[in-house]
Amino acid sequence: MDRDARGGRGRPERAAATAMTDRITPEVVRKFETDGAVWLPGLLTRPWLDLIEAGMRRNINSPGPNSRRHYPGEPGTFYDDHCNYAAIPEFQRLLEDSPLADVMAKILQTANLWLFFEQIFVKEGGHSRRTPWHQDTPYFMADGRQIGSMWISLDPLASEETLEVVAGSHLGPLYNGTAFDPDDDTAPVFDPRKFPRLPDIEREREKWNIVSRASEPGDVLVMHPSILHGGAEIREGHRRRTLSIRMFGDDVVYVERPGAGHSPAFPGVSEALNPGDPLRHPWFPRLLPRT
Ligand SMILES: O=C(O)CCC(=O)C(=O)O
Repeated sequence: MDRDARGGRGRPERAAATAMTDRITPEVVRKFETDGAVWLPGLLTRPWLDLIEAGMRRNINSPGPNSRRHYPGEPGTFYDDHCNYAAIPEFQRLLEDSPLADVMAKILQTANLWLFFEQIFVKEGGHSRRTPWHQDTPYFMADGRQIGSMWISLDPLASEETLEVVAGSHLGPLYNGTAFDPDDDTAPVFDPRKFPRLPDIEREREKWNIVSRASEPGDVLVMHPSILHGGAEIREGHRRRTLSIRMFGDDVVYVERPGAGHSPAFPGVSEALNPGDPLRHPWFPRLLPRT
């Protein structure tokens, strides 16, 4: 691996993982379990944010096979790429040396931790529409209690521009995925006989326990993938560059999603594992314990 890209000279000091994990009090763990989401203000310092920015730049300059632009007809870009960890040394260094893995393991209350996958989202260059309300679990081959995503924005965001969640919805029903249909956010992407259609949360916002927080670079939102979440629109002249890191612990198993398939597909995993098997495969590097 390229030493300079991994840090080399001038690499930021590895933050004291203990100091960071001390912030994960029993109350934070309880909040994650009951609400499905918890905000950790100022968790990441500038050197880690610079590393993420360098990794995102590398990723955008060398797109992976999953890269795509949603809603191509819209003025602003809504760009998404994922599962490029093996090609992005900055992301590897982030998870090996920053306290993010320790923090996630403490929130999930797991001794072992694996990377599921990383994903970047970029909204910029003009008005960019909302990311539709959805849950991630119906797309995933992973299921369990000890799984979470860290959502990290490189840009300061007002509460009207950030990611919103419906607190507690990770304990409710699993809905169909969204087809990203520009005319109907709730249009199902999977077999409609297998999952109920997504509710139209945007039309009835007052009926849902929506939580959104203004955020500064360094803040980290940790959420369970079954939580209903949606990304606010980005206005002309603004931008939102985010990295989502999805990790899992001991209780997570491989699942099939009848009528849905899997996204990401992770070629080879379905052939290697049976439903209910612990999710272990070379696609998912072990983050903790560190070797
Ligand atoms: O940032 C966004 O707009 C979407 C993020 C998201 O859906 C996720 O991280 O699961």
